[in-house]
Amino acid sequence: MFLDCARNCRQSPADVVAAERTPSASMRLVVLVLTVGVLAALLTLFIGNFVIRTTPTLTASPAAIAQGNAPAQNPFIHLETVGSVSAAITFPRPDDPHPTWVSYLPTTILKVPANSVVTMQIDQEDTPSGLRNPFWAQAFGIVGGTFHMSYFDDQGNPQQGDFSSIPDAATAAHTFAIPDLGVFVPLEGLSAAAPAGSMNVITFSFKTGKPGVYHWQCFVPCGSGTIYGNGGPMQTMGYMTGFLIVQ
Ligand SMILES: [Cu+2]
Repeated sequence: MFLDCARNCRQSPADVVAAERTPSASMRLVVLVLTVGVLAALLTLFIGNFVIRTTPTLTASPAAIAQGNAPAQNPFIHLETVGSVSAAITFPRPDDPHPTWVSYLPTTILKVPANSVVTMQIDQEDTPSGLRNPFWAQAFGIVGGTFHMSYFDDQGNPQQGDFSSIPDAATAAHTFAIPDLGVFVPLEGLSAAAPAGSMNVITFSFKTGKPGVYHWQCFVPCGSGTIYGNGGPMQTMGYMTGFLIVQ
């Protein structure tokens, strides 16, 4: 015979405690809604920062600076290299998702005309990281074989000159290299004695040749905090790697 338990069964104390601990349906609904909301926010962030976020393009402009003693009349690209994006002087990038990363600024996608001589200026503000391959302390593929550099010596005094290499591969901060065009320029790290807010300014020119899209990158393993320094900014468009669009 079937007994009505509501009237005939007695709940044990353990059953009462378990019943009180079981969340109500409304509480579970709240948790579900909050969880879905958090997941939706994370998905939006992922799409916005990773999928949709694009690296802007910098088109070469007419030259505005002198190259050595002669005014440069070539298409001109002006970049900056920094130890952390948040410390930029020339091209601040305040909304950058990686403010502590080393970077080229303002961007690493560069557009230049074909069959022309392009002049570049790089404001180099980072301290040395050092090249693993000393051979890369030598400049290659630039007009005249030399780059012009203003810098600070070991005493913090401003100096300048034309160079075909940097004297010590261990003092490189970054490199500007377009392997497919044979262009390779080591960028001297800022002297520890340089006044605060200083920069080494490096200018050089190279020939572009036929239209195409050429990968360029830094060859100093400068992604500190990543495996062998080759992760993070070294692998991310807009930081230490980019494209030269020749058209
Ligand atoms: Cu670098």
